[in-house]
Amino acid sequence: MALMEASYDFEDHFPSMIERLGAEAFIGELCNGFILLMDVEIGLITFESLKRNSFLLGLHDMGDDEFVCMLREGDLDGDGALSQMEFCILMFRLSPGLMDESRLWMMNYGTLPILA
Ligand SMILES: [Ca+2]
Repeated sequence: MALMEASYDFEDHFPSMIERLGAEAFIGELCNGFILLMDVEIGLITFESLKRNSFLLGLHDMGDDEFVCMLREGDLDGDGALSQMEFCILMFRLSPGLMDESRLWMMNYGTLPILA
């Protein structure tokens, strides 16, 4: 499954990032990642913004099909773009080892922080 292959680097990254940053700071980093990848005009991640900005996050090895796959997997409301919440949920889903922890955070914090 292409998405799981594409997510391999994320799986390696996240647990060590959480250890280093702590859970709350890690969620902040995810939000920063969203801001880096989004189209600033509309505040959403689109295929074009993902392609344009992905090198900022060291994702320059990703191909068009992987971007399409990521958008399709993460787009929960079907508008063809990723909102901040959709992006954070996708990042957690791409890192299976984090799912249990993220469920605990959801219980502790109720929800992920939203951009003001
Ligand atoms: Ca969406």
